[in-house]
Amino acid sequence: MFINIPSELEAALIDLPLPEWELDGSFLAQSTMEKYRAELTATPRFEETVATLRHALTGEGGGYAVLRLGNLAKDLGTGDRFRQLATGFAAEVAVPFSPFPRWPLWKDIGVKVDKDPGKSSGIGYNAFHMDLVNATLPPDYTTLLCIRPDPLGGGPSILSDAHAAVARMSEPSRALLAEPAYHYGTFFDLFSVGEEYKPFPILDGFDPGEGFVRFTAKMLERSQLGQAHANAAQELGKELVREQVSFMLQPGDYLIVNQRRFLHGREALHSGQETVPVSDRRLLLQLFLRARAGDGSAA
Ligand SMILES: O=C(O)CCC(=O)C(=O)O
Ligand SMILES: [Fe+2]
Repeated sequence: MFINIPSELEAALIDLPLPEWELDGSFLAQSTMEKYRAELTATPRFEETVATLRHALTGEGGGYAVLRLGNLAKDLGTGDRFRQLATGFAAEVAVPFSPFPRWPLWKDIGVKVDKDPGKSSGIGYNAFHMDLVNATLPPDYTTLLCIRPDPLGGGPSILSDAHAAVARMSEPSRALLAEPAYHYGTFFDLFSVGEEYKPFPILDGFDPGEGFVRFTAKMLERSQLGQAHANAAQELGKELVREQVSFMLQPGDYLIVNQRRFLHGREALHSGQETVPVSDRRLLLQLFLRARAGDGSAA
């Protein structure tokens, strides 16, 4: 699931003059995607690298990938040119968009020592979840571009196959997960992710093994749930952890998660974050993707 960029492709990408991107509402403009695609497809081994990426995300047993853009980050820095390249790769998977009015396309996830430690940009264990879990139309993909890992060495990413975890559970527990008995968080001022879904079933959709597994372990602590439903959700949380994979994102690594297949999270950062200057702390950039209609991972 780790995808290296062939060296001849890296060399070509360093010199590639991608234009600034434009938005059309909350989505990356079609014209930008066409310009990026025209430049990128002219580089050596780009198509084969993208085919590998797509297969890792949507092929049998797949659901996430880490595109190793570290050499490009070293050569280009992590400013506009690097972000344009990452956006170009993202647009080969699905359509980049921003559900948050305050963030145009990429959203910073830094480290805040005084935030709820279990939430985005907190310092604690960020338990298994899908992003925008309480939207009727969550992003098909969530992506995280690592600008700086935790300088103290903490915060590995965790991933787990959601459908495999569900399949290991008992039938009565699965039946509870299929009931609209779950809720989490607030919902306001969000673009292009549908309506608030409340209450929602964790097992969403009629095709077993296909729909979203609308789970966030955060609801176990932060939402009032009925006992039987809470127990079933807790069992799912344990199954996710049992078969999780874990790895440290390196500078320039681009993690892409198919939210219809895998759930994600992050182990706690190393203790002592308050001693690290804000500008040296871990920094990720987050981008969401919407599958193109009819490409198989959309429905
Ligand atoms: O910090 C991380 O590695 C994950 C963050 C995350 O999952 C989120 O903010 O939604
Ligand atoms: Fe997340």
